[in-house]
Amino acid sequence: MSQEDFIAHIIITGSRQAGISSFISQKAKDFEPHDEVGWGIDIQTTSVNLDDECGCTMHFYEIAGTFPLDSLRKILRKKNVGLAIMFDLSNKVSIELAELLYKRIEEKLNQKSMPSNKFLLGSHLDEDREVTREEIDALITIMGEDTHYLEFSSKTGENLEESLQSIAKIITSR
Ligand SMILES: Nc1nc2c(ncn2[C@@H]2O[C@H](COP(=O)(O)OP(=O)(O)OP(=O)(O)O)[C@@H](O)[C@H]2O)c(=O)[nH]1
Ligand SMILES: [Mg+2]
Repeated sequence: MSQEDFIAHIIITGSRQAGISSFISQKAKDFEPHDEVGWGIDIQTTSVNLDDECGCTMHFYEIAGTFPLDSLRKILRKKNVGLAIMFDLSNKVSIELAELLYKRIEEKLNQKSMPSNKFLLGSHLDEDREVTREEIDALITIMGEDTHYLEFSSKTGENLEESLQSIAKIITSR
């Protein structure tokens, strides 16, 4: 069995400077060029072990201010897709922006094409916390109670690998 056993596709966005690049690139082994998706989406690939025997290649599709709908629809048609929204736990404004971003995505995609695997990611766990549990719970309510909430630090590595692994396991149903 090899790292290629499972593939997960994660559409990811977040407030500016939330820490998306740091989160993905800490473990990234390769940055492979992909030409299937097209303009407007930054794609990065990393891999993670699911258990002793098999691994998962994780393709992250980062969308910024604009939502290239045609490209998004192509990703949504794939097997094993998730949507992740990231905010910075040490910055109150960050979670407000995350909420706005989520609502914009929900508005653009209709409910039916929304990925069923949703993740809310809190970065900067190593810093003083400004965002309260109530604010996080409020966003989870908006995103849906089945949203998976994970927090980590890309600086110290606390819960970082575990978070990547949880995302991969949930998406691939392992
Ligand atoms: N202390 C701390 N700093 C972090 C963490 N994650 C990211 N940073 C820092 O936060 C800043 C932004 O991180 P990036 O990974 O570039 O964030 P981004 O979301 O990709 O940012 P943009 O693409 O520029 O919007 C950088 O200075 C990182 O070093 C973290 O978990 N803890
Ligand atoms: Mg970035």
